[in-house]
Amino acid sequence: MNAHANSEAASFRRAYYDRIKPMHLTPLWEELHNLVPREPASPCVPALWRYADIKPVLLESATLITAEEAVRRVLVLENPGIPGRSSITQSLYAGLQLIMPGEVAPSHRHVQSALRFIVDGKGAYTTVGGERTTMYPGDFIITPSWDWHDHGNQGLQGASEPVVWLDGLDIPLVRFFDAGFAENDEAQSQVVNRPEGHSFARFGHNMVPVRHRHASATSPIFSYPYARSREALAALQVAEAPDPWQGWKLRYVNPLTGGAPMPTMQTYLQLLPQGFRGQGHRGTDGTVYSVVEGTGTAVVSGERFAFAPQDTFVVPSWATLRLEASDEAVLFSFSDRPVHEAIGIHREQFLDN
Ligand code: 1HN
Repeated sequence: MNAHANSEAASFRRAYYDRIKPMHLTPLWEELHNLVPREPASPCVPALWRYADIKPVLLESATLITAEEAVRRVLVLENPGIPGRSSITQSLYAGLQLIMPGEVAPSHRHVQSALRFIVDGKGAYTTVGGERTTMYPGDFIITPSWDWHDHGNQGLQGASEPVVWLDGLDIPLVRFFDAGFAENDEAQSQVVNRPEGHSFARFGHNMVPVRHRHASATSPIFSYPYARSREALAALQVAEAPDPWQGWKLRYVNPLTGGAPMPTMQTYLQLLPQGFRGQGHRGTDGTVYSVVEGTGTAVVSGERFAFAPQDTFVVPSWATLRLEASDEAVLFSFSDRPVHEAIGIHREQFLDN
């Protein structure tokens, strides 16, 4: 076909598209390659948020609004590739939440599942389903779908400090399904009707009460203390060689199933030895990392992100990640992998270099 015939065909097509548009019809052949890409082509980009940059503005937010007024005083970590959507990946939400001494964040519940990873300060608590847990840096805490939850900061033995944690929620996923429900509690703070440590005593020691009947999709442990997880990594470090891609990496489990602690989010803790130069790997599950200890570099699709303790970074779906550690480093991470696995689409690759 010559150029004239080509442009004539294109204008006939355009006229046709315009004519069928009011009928709410669109031609698949114009979109097919975008709808079914050869491989994932996420609009999300890799990004790193330095805690040293964020802490001052997060603390400043406390001069503008109370936790009670805000309901949850959070700065949302928005993926620069998809601004305006309160999302760090297409399916996940992340934010840094601040609670000042003496403040409360009122009780509510929603179908979105939430995780907290404590980044800074100690002595705040969260109450989930009538049980309270005190937060310490590095603790991984769960709020199951539709459980009442409120937070507060009473301090420890008279000492109190601002407390900051990373929130991870499946908000974009629930929004995608248009399946969100939420309600506020009658009281600011729930009545605490069980002693602290009750659920950990029942489920946190590789033992389960004999007559427990498993009903929930979420782990019955709602706080996985850092001291315990870190101890496990330290023991692995002296007992076995690190994985060339990920160092010593453990996934948190629901003790009743061996599966992910939440139906939509899997969480991990990994230790990288000093001087580690990891090989590249990639997965379809976009992943959010929180740095607990040490410094190093995350090389994401060739772009270098220097990290330090308390920083957060995101690795989009199918982007290659290489981890380097200057000194011994510990990273917490979470992704939507359980959803990929549930629908049989998860893929990952471990590269030779
Ligand atoms: C929420 O309930 C919390 O409970 C944190 O701390 C962040 C973001 C959107 C919707 C609900 C919390 C949230 C949230």
